[in-house]
Amino acid sequence: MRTMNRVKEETMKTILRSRELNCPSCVAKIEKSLGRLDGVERAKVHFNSGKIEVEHDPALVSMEALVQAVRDAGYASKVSPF
Ligand SMILES: [Cu+2]
Repeated sequence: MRTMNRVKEETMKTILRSRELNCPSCVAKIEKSLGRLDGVERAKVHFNSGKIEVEHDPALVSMEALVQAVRDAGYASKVSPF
């Protein structure tokens, strides 16, 4: 349930990196797993670089939860500063 005093969505961008993407279907699996999380606005996976960009509300979904969602899809990843 939404709280009444929450006036604005606070979205941040987190970058994860994975070295375990072997084919383009990995991209779809990870984007789907992240997209299912409440609080994720957008998830974009770059196959060539293994870069995973996620726009999310940190109050609803933490960086650790993002890493966990990628792991649930079958891939190890780490939060990256760029
Ligand atoms: Cu694949």
